[in-house]
Amino acid sequence: MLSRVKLARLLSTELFLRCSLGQDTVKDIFRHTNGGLRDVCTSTKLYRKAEEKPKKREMSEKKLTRHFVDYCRVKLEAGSGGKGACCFLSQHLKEWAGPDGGNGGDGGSIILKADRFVKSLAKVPQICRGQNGEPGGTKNCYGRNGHATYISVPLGTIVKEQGVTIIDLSEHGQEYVAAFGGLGGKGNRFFLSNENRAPMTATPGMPGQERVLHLELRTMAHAGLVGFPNAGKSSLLRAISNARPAVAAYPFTTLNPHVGIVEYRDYEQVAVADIPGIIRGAHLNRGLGLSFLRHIERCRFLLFVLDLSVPEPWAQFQHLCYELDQYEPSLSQRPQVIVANKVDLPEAQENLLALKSRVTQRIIALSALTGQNTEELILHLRELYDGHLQCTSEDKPVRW
Ligand SMILES: Nc1nc2c(ncn2[C@@H]2O[C@H](COP(=O)(O)OP(=O)(O)OP(=O)(O)O)[C@@H](O)[C@H]2O)c(=O)[nH]1
Ligand SMILES: [Mg+2]
Repeated sequence: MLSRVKLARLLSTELFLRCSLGQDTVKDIFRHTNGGLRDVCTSTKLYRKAEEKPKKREMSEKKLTRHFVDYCRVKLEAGSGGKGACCFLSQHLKEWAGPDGGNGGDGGSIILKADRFVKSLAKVPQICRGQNGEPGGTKNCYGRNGHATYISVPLGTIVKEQGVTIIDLSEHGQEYVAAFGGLGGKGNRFFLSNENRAPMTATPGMPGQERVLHLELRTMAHAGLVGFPNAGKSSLLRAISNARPAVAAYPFTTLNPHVGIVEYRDYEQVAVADIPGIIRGAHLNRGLGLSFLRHIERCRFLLFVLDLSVPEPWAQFQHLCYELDQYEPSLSQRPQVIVANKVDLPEAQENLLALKSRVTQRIIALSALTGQNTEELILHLRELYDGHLQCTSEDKPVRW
């Protein structure tokens, strides 16, 4: 056993040697010293292990499409109650000791629970059955209740039944009892009375509730990037946040919404969602259709990303507003800013001047590729966010 003083002295010696001789040499020296110092050096080993850990590979967009499910139909069948028992007690010297059938246990309910670590509805089963209650037993033993079955859903899940919204699960840990378990049956002991000393009645358990629910995921973000395919939405999200959506020179690279977090010095976080590209006629299901617009329904402000390399970029803006109006009329009225992207290209300057003369909205010209002027967008995002917090002071900001 090492005394505390001796241990402290050895530790300080090791630290000094580490600084002057280097890690490996010191490790070798201390391997041969008495006193079990190797145990003291475990933090170095752990640090090494963490360093050698292979980097997590990014999932391709195609693979992600299989994993990302934002709509599902689920059939719920809660557990049935256990049946009550019908039996009589017979003891030594007391043959007719009375009824002793216990009650059955209650069936398990099915509960939907919002979990911020769950990102899609992919793991929600098509049919979910709750646990049944156990039947009652002799000697007045009650059956065990069925356990509640939890289904974890991502934040922002909307629960609908026959087209009617029932609940919006938007807070971490929020629960909704989607199907109640059936009550357990009564054993014949329950029916014992002065009038009936030997009841033969025992009731079966009630069946659990059955429901068919539709779950819809609406991504929760403060700002939504809306634009034509190839406008540079994903490049922009990569430039302003740590999110890594795929970027390529062909249309419809992004097939799923991605959320990136813009962090500020005061630790405030603004979430920005990259929505798959929208084209003219999307409301008629052209391109990827408008189903992805459900993800910007919750966005408080919109960033229209326009491509300055195409002639007449303002036409893109008009088409986008029209498509948004077709989906939900109030959507295009939200606080918005136009992000004129690809300002680094030679033809961009001329198109930018023409765009400025044609639209009244604020325009932020930048290049997502070179990072030119992205600070202006980040600062403006913060202004929009602060304005939103002031308007809805009772609303708690969502934290990621
Ligand atoms: N020169 C230049 N090219 C850019 C800029 N931003 C994006 N690009 C290029 O434009 C192409 C499309 O970029 P993406 O970010 O994939 O565009 P997107 O809007 O996400 O496209 P979809 O996902 O298909 O809707 C890529 O080849 C990018 O390198 C920019 O500021 N300047
Ligand atoms: Mg994209």
